[in-house]
Order: sequence, then structure tokens, then C-alpha cells
Amino acid sequence: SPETTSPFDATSTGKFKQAIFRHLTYTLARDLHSAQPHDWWIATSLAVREHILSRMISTQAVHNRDNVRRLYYFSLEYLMGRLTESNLYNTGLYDAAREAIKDPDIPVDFETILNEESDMGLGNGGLGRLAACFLDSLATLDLPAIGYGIYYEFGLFRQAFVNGSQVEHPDSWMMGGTPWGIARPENKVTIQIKGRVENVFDDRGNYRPRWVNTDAIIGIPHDIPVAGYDTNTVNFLRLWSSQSASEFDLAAFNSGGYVEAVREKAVTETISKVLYPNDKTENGKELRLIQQYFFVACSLRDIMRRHFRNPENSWDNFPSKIAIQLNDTHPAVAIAELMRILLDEEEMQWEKAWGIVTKVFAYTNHTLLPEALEKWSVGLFDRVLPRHLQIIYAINDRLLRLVEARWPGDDGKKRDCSLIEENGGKSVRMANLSVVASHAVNGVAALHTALLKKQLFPQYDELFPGRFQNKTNGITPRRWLLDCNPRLSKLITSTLGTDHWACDLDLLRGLETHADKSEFQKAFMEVKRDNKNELAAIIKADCQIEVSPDALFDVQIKRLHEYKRQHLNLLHILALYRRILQNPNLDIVPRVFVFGAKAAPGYDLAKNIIRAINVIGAHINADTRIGGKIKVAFLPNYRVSLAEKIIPAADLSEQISTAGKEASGTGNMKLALNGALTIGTLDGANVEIKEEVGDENIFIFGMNVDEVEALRAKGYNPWNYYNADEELRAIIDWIGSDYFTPGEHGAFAPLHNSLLNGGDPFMVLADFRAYSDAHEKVDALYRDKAKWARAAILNTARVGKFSSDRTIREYAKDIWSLPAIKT
Ligand code: DL6
Repeated sequence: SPETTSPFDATSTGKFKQAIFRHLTYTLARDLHSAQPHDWWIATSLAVREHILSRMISTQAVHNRDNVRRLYYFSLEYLMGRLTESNLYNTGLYDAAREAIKDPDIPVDFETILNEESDMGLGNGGLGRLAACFLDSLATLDLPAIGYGIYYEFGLFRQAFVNGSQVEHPDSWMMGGTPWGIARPENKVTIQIKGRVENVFDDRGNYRPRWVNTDAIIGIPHDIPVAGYDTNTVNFLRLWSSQSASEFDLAAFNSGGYVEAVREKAVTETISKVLYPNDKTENGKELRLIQQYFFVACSLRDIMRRHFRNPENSWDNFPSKIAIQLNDTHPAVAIAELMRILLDEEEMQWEKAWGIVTKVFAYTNHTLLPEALEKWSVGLFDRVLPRHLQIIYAINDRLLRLVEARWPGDDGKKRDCSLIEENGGKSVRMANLSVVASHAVNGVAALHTALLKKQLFPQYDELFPGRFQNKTNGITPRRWLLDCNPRLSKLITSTLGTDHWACDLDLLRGLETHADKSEFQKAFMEVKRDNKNELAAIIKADCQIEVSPDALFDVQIKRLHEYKRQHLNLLHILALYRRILQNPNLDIVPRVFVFGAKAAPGYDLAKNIIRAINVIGAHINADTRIGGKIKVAFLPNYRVSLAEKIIPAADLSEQISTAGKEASGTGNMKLALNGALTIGTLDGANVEIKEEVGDENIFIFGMNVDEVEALRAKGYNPWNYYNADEELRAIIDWIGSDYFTPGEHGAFAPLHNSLLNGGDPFMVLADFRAYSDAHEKVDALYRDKAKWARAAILNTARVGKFSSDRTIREYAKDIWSLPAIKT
């Protein structure tokens, strides 16, 4: 079998040190005097990369030699965060590296070196971070898998606050060079877009369309190795950057138009320039559709190259070797592209081609929000992918025949099932295409899957029985406990007598028996306090706010969206502030409200909510009358590496979306794992977290999905709640006044208006009182140190279910039929 040839002994500090110096000198051409912290980070990363690459080569050699079945994960987003530290942990080289860096010739410390790394922020939020956790689990479980996506030059924007408002700056994450992306120009691919279709028939009268006058684009792959934890398997993530096929328009150049000559090149290269910064809606933009097509077309070519280079392989065994998972509908155009290849290039019969496609694809739905369900206007689709549109119509014809056979004469059912929406201008429904062409469709939490079947796709659930299934999300325990919370990890390992929990998270149940022991409670809460002190220093540095670790750290970190209801949290802050002003002796547990959130740049109401939290927060922080009982800290530029600092320090986790709106949530899992108690609605995975941790260790409040629906059906009127609740009325009036923004009239009018005249679409007012009452219970429990510690411990102990290892095992068994391969 192929050999694993590591150039140095994994555990040897001396060898690791040598590798760092070797890379500093011979890769970076730096000497000890001129080396900057950034150089030390690259040299350290290259030292661990050597080791990872030798494992990657041997893993891939085994996979290729044995012609194994592989999973291909198609995702427009991967929110990877920093890679050096997690790669050190996963390869077992962390201690060797830490020791090596203590060398007197290295003038910077380990933390400084790791802090040099920019986050690889090629995603918006939950969907992209889930993809990153899945890659970690796939490699850890020795599952042969390759991720495909786009090598965006600019990831999610960098956020700053000016006068409390969000300002966006480009995130040029690869500017200083990245040791983790390996260009593979030898595997470049050329794909086509635009043009037109010529209707041609062959001698036997078969339709043989020709797609002509197209524009060519070159895709260059860049591989990011993904090392499993405590195993030899190294998979990789293959990300495409776009390059113009026509380097230079020579005619334009010769006539003196240099800029014109490179114009075409620049336009093509914008395809992989920037990640769209909206996590829920990006419909209708031509460049976005081109991005989607570009990466799936390149990826399918790459998959075919790998498959057909083995002479044993053919189209007949293609579905037995290849599983493709569509991470939401963003890559769904792959369905039409594979059909096009099979029909037009391979001249296959429709049924055979469709049989291959439906065996290969599976689709994960991540949202029920109507605005997030992708639709492409038929006109735009026709302009960018004319042949693909024809194929989608042909799929639809067959689908509608099936619907007619199942429900004869039922036009309503045809309208629901159709891939084409006829309302307004015609558009292609990508979610419908994904369901129809996939052998499995999954939701991401039990409640979400139930709603998917009942509300969004009841017609398909009837037409394709058994196709829908649930795969509750998970998070990797490596990044989200072992790496980010070393103090707690150490305590867990010494208590359980094993560190194996990092790949078998159910072992944390062993902590339950310690939950009532005062010694263990003390140790657990000391860890929390140390983590809070660390976060307090970050808050001081980034927000210039002094906070005490004695306060309860109340944390809401996630994208800013009305359905997530950061404004409900703000109402509670205002209520507390007002209560203290009315009664300066009010006995409450001091609280620090910590926020982290980016708003989509064009989402004005979300930006208004950010400004309101910042401005009102600053006012409260500066008010000496309240004796520092509450503080508000909105940390700028929320990202993976910041989450890794906030989560270990959280006491309370805010998961307060309107029931039925949050498909799953994964921040809720990370916070509970690190010993934060959840205050939340019965939404998404909160429902399952409650089942695991027990009712007495979570604060559930507000309307459930049925109650939300019943209220909506009855006719929801926020004014009823406003008029009936004196405190609520006062704080909403406060927001509507200019009290917090003297001289600036109507600063929070968008927020104020949305809550009242705008109809309060996410029912903030309806849930306010229940939310405030739940916070009183939080306050009471926090005063009882032993009881709080017990509940926090039981949260950590009981959320093993939410390991992404469990999620991936379920996908591998129920959807991908994917065996593990030890290498
Ligand atoms: O499944 C990952 C993540 C869920 O945890 C969140 O609840 C959900 O909002 C998010 N969905 C999206 C949808 N984007 N689109 N389309 O980001 O997925």
C-alpha cells in the first residue's frame, strides 16, 4: 500500500523547530532579524503543512487505488475560520509547535503567531460554518470526501462601527499570502456560459442541440487540506478561482487600447472575486447565477476526470462511486449541467441520464423563509444558460405528467409542483428542481424537517414518499470545545480520565455524576471565570468598555436578522434600564449584554437595529446612576475566531427567534457545549437541546409554532400588546423618541415603525412579556451559585448528540451509503 512518509517525527519539538527555520529561510527567504510575526506564522503553518500533505498524498493514493466511493460536498460557502491552530490540534502537533516556538531565536510568542492568521471567512453564517464542521467530521471519520466551492478573493466584509453604525470594509484575507491554499493549475477546467442553442436533428431524427457562441471561462483549483482529528485521513476542499480564457484582446491592444484589452479578463475574474454578503436573499443577480454555474460546472468536470481516469469506470458505475450533496439550492444548477453533459455530450437517452442524476444528487434545505428560496427569472436564466433552461423545461414536462397521473385534472397540484413559477414574470424554482432531482432531501432539525414536509413541500412529500428525512445539525467538538476552550477541555479530560471525548462526545455524559459535587462545580465555574476575564480584556480593547467577570455574561451572537430578534433582546435591556432608573436600589444580578452580528449591507432595518443597540448601549454604559448594573458590548466584526473567544465565556445563550423561523441554529449547540444556559423559544434545534439537557436546565419561553400560526390566522396586531403593557409601551415610545439621539430626529424610526405600524412581522411584542419573565428566572437561578453551576455542567454533559460526527454518520448511512476507509 502507498507509504506514509512524514519528513519528520510528529512529536519531536526539535524536528518541528528545524522545519520552521527551514521554511523561514528557504521558502520565505527571511533571516532571523528581518522576520516579521506574519513570517513566523507562515513558517509555522508550513511546518505542520508538510506533515499534513504527506498524509494527504497517501490518503488520496489509497482512495484512488481502491476506486472508492466518494462524497462530493457542493457548497457556495465555507466559513473555515483560522486553520493553523486547528490543524495543529488535529494532527497532534500542538504541543510540539508550542514548545518549538519557545526557542530563544524566535522573538514572538505562540499566541502572537496564531493571531497573525486572517480568518478564512468564505461564508456568511450558519450554512457556511456547517459545511466547515462537516469537512472536519468527514476527515475524522475517515470518510472519503471532497468539498467543492469558490476561492473568493474577498470573504465576508470586515465590519467596523462609526457613530454606532455598521460600515463595511473589504476582507482581503489572502493579501499577505496563505499557506493553506495550494494552486493546482494542472487541473484547470474550461467551461462555457451564455451563447445560444441551435436546434439540430441527427440522421435518425434525434434532437442534438448545439450550444454555440458561448463565452469561455477557466477555473483554477486551489486545494485546502482537511486533516482529520487523531487519524491519518486528510481530505481536501477544492475551491475554484476564475480566469479569462482570452488573456488579451490583441486587436484592441495593438490599436493602443491597453485598458480595453484587459477588460474582458477583469470581468471574467470578478466571478471568484467576492462572496455575496447576504445569508438569506441573493436572488436575481446575474453574477450570482454565473458564480453558481461556474463552480458546479468546474466541479463536475473534475469529478468526471477523476472517475474516468480509472479504466474500470464507466457511466454505468458512476452513481455507485459518486454521491453529491447540494448544500441548499445554491449549487442546484449542477442537476441541469449533469443532464446536459449526459444528453448532449454523451448522447444518452433521457431515462438513463435521469436515472444517473437522481441517484447521484441529494439536497439539504436550510430555510423555510420564502425570501431565501432561490428563484431565477426565466429571461435571466435563458441569457446565461440557454441550454440548461431547455433541460429544466423538459424535466418539468415529465414532472407534470407524473402529477397528472397521480392527481388527474388537479391544476392546483400542478401549480404547486411545477419547477416554473408563473406569478408575475416566470421564474425557475431551484428548491423544486432540487427536490425533484434528488433521491434524498433533508431538513436540519426535527422541527424544521416536519415543517418542510407539512408546510413547504406537502405535495412532494405525497408524490415521493420517503424522500424527506431529518438530519439534525451538529458542530465539531474539536474546534468548538477542544481548541477554543483549553481550560474546560483540560478539566473534562482530567475528570473523565480520557481525552477520547473529542471524538466521542457522548462520553461527556460521564460528567453528570460530578454535577452535584461542590469541588467540581467550583473548578467548572473557575474555568468560566478565567474565560470571562479573557473576554473582558477583548471587550476593553475592542469596545473600550470595562466589564466585571462577576456579572452574568448574556450573549447573542449570530447574523443580524429580524427573525432572530436582536431587537427583542434590546427591548429587555431597555426594560431593565428603566426599572433601575425607577428604583436605583433594584436588586438585580449585574449583566453584561454581549452582541456580535453582521447585517447584510443592503438590509437597512438590520443596520438600524445595530445602530440602536450601539447607541442605546453607549448611553446605558455611560449612565453613572445605574452603578454599572448593566453594560452593553457590541463587539465589531463578529467572525469565527471571535466566536471562539466569546463562546467559552458565555453564561447565557440567547436563541430567541420567532418559532418556526430558525431552521436549526448551531450557535445554540456551541454555547450549550461550553456550559452556557439557553434562553430560547421552541424553535429549530432548541427543541432538541431542551430534550437533551432537561427542562430545568434551559429557559424556554414564548409562543410555539402552533401558537404563532394561530395568532397570525386570528390577525396579529402589535398595538394590542403595546396598549396592554405599560412597561412595553414606555420602552417602545423611548425608542421612538429622540431621547438617545438628541439633535438627530427619528434615528430609530425604521425600528420603531417596524414594531408598530409595520405590523411587527416577527411578533416581538407578542413574546416580550414571556421573555422578560424568563429573564427573571435566569436572574433567580444565577444567584444560587451551586444550582447555576449544576445546570451549566449538565448542559456540557448532555449535548453530545450535537457533535457533527453524529450528523455525518447519519448522512453517511442514510443518504450517501458511504463506507469509511482507514488509510
Ligand atoms: O443549517 C445550517 C444553518 C441553520 O442552522 C440556520 O438555522 C439556518 O438559518 C441557516 N440557513 C441559511 C439559509 N441560507 N440560505 N439559503 O443560512 O442554515
